[in-house]
Amino acid sequence: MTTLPQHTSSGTTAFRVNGMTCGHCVRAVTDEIGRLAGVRGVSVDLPSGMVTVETTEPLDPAAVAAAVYEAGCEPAL
Ligand SMILES: [Cu+2]
Repeated sequence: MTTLPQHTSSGTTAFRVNGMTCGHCVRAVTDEIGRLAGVRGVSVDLPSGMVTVETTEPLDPAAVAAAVYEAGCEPAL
């Protein structure tokens, strides 16, 4: 099982994603996570692999992980 940071309130959540190698990966991850309920914004730093998600409601870590996998990448801590 993949573990993502726990978050119980709205705000900003950051986590690392492995497997992003180019702008296409960044766009795929951004699009997939951006579809999740409560997501207001997604920003990706490709060099560090860090993804920052702005939310208006608590995120479901499992849904985030699924979105990252859907984009062809792998969430990591
Ligand atoms: Cu790529």
